[in-house]
Parts: sequence; structure tokens; C-alpha cells
Amino acid sequence: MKTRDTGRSKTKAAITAFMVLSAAFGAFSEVVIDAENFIIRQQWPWSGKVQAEFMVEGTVTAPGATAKVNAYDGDKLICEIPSSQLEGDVVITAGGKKSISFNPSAVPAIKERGIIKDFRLGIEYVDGTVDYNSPNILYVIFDLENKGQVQVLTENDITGGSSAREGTGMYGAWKRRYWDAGADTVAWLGVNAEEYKTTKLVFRHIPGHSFVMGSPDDEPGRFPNEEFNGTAEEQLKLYGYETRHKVTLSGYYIGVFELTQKQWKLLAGDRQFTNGAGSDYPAQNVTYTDIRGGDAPGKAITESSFIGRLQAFLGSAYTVDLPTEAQWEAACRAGTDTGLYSGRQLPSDPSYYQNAKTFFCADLAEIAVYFLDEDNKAITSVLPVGGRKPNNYGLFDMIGNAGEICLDKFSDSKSDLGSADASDPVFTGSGQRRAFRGGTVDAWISYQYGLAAFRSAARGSIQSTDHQRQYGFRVAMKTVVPAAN
Ligand SMILES: [Ca+2]
Repeated sequence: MKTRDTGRSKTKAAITAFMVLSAAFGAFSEVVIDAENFIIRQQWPWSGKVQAEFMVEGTVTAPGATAKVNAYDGDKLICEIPSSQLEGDVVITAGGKKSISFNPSAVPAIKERGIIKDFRLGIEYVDGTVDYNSPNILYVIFDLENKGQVQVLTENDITGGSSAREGTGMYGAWKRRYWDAGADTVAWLGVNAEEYKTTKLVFRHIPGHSFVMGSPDDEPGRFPNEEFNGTAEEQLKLYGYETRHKVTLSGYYIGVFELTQKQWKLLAGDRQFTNGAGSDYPAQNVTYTDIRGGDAPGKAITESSFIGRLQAFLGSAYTVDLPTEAQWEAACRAGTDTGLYSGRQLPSDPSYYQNAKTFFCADLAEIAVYFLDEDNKAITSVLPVGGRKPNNYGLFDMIGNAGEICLDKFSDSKSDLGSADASDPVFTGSGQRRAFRGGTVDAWISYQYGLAAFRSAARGSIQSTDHQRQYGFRVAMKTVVPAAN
């Protein structure tokens, strides 16, 4: 370990009643990236925060580097600033000008100290490590043509630090709080470009949280509802229960798009995709067993399946599988509790749930490829991914286009999703059917049940060995957090 004083600033200013800011220095080990030309400044009086600006020189290796920030009084360590308190360039994937800020009065060890005459910061980036559970990380991008190439994007990378509602940064357009309802977070819109749908695979971070799974009895379109064709029992056999209950999830990542045909071919070889074929079309006509091999949750993924091949490609720092129904629904809702992730409801007019061939619904069409276009003409096959508006997490086609096969088994009894509070649930009971979510352009649904299947809470099922056009999937990922050096 060598220590280098890189303090260039000799700012002398009271930043709060209990602290005097004097200089900054960096403490570096041989393996970390050089950070030089420090300036630290108070943001008082408009904010109690301390901001450090500095240059990071050198190459950052995948999957990136995370900052460790220590506070000192002279050369005496006060504490490490908790990562949850840090804002800005906490995770980096490239060198350049960086900025980190935090609120010293929110750090007990600093606050308790009172006046600090010679306040210094040591900022250290440890290369090749990223805490993927950090809420700072929004996206992880894998290059499917270059094994080991991983890019991590933080909110700061996407917005350039702007707190505006929307803008365009070095990664293209973005929008904060895409819909007024739901999660207050940034959706990266620049991801909707060909490379991210074909030769790259992009995951969105969904931080651990609790949400209410299922739908209220009075949600327009909810099953069972005797306004629909068929008896309640017939509907439930296919669509299951949506009893509301609280679900707590640990953090995970989920694909921004339905897995596409090009992505499938790059990892698992050629395959005939009929009825909607093209590089950026969803891989469909694939079965649960094609996707993960092990034909039920809890059974090992086989090496020759798509997920097995993806797992081998990504390496042991990541684990991939189908999303559970709970992970899927939380990702789709993005903080909303309405029928649609836009914060809107489907129409309450029952005729939309009988034979919907002639009922175009603009609120649905803006977020989903379903079975009608605005001219009331039928859409009979899947379309390229990313063709409609995303949700607040920036996820596309969660509703409509390909139906999305999930990890869970499916039961027509109330036992599968249940009604009790649950943590990271997955249904492993008996039966040959597997859950799918989000509705599909499948004509059968349109003729029988209209718009009802296109809600965040709506469920469907498919046999584990059924090849059906218009049914595909997206991948969920967890990460193994690397040990800190
Ligand atoms: Ca879909």
C-alpha cells in the first residue's frame, strides 16, 4: 500500500457548524486505479453535502470498479463512509472526470466528532469489482460476441448527473418517472437500439422490495368474472387465481427485452422461428424444457438448454434462470397497482372481455403489441421487440407481444400463488403446466377473453413441452457479489 497526497485544493470554508474543510488526499494500493486532481467543495448553503471531484486515470476492467471513501481528520481515520450514503460515480466502468458526494451530517462518526479542522477524504477504486446489489447500478450489459465483456451503467452514467425529468446523455435518451404513477426511477430509452436487442443482452436492476402481488376484485378485466365467456371454473383452469398478498423480493436483474432470435442463435445455435421471424423478434415456439432443460423449478438447468449455454457464457459471477412469477410481476408493475403499468385501467365495459376482435384500446396499444392495430386490423404474429412504450423500469413488451414463460409451475387451485405473505416465492407443486405472464398476440385469447390477459396481474399457463408460436421468455439474473479486496 502506498499513500499519495493528491490534494490540490486548499479550500478553507466552514461547511457546517461542526466541520472545517481543508484538503483532500487519496490513499491507494498498487491494484487500484489512480485518482488524481482532487477538488472537494462544500455545497453549503444550498445543501449540506460535500462533493469531491477528481480524475480517474487508467483502464477499468470489466465488470467495473467500486469506490471506497474514507474520511480522515488529518491522517487519522474517522470512518469509511457507508456506500448507501454515497452518490455520484460510485461505480465506474471507464476513467475520466468523476464526482462523489455525501452528506457528512448523516454519517454518525463524523457528526459525533464535532469540529474537524483538517478534514480529508481518501477515495479508492477497486478495479474488477462491482457490488451488483448497489442501488446505484441500473443496467448490466453483456456482449454476446465477446465473452467477458460486461458494461455497467449507473444512473449517473445515463443522466450525466442531471435531475431533469428527461434528457439525452452519452448513452442516448432517458426519462425519469416515465409514467406519473409508480416507481420514481430512470428508464434508459437509448437501449432501444438494434445492438442491445441482438448482439448484446441488457439486464435492468430491480432492487429488493415488497409489493402487493395479484389484483383487487374490482379491477377491470380480472378473472374470474362472469361477464366473460365461459364459466369461472373454465377461466381459472387456464388463468389461475390473482388473490392479493404481500410479496418481498430480494434484488435481481431482468432482461430489458424479450429474449430475441438473434440472441438465441448466438448462444444456442440455429433454430427455426416461424410466424414472426427476424433478428430482433422474440425467440418463440420454444418450450420450458428448451429454455432451461430441467423441466420444473428446483430441477437443475441442463448444459444444452438455452439458459445452460448462457450460464456457461457469463461465468460463475452470475446466475441466470427464468424469472419467477413474483419477480416477473414486480418488474412489470414497476411500483404501480393498476391493471396496466402506465397507471391506467383497462375499460370496464364488459364487451371488451368477450369477443374483442373489433375493440381497439388505445391505453393498451401504447404499451403492448396485442391482437389489434389502430385500424382494428388483426395482428397475428409477434413483432420486433421494443415497439411500444416501456414501464418505469424501462422494460419493454412486458405486456403483449410474446407470452413470457416463467419459472413457476402452475395450478388451477388457490395453492400456487397463495394468499399469505411470502418472500421470494416460487411454486413447485404438481402438474404439467407452467406459468406464463403478460398475455400474447395468440389469437385464441383474443377470441375468447378479449383484453383480460393484458394486465400486470393476469396469469396464463402452458404445458412444459408445448411448442407454441407467440410464447417466449425473458431472462432473470442474480449476481454473486465479489469479495472486496
Ligand atoms: Ca411479452
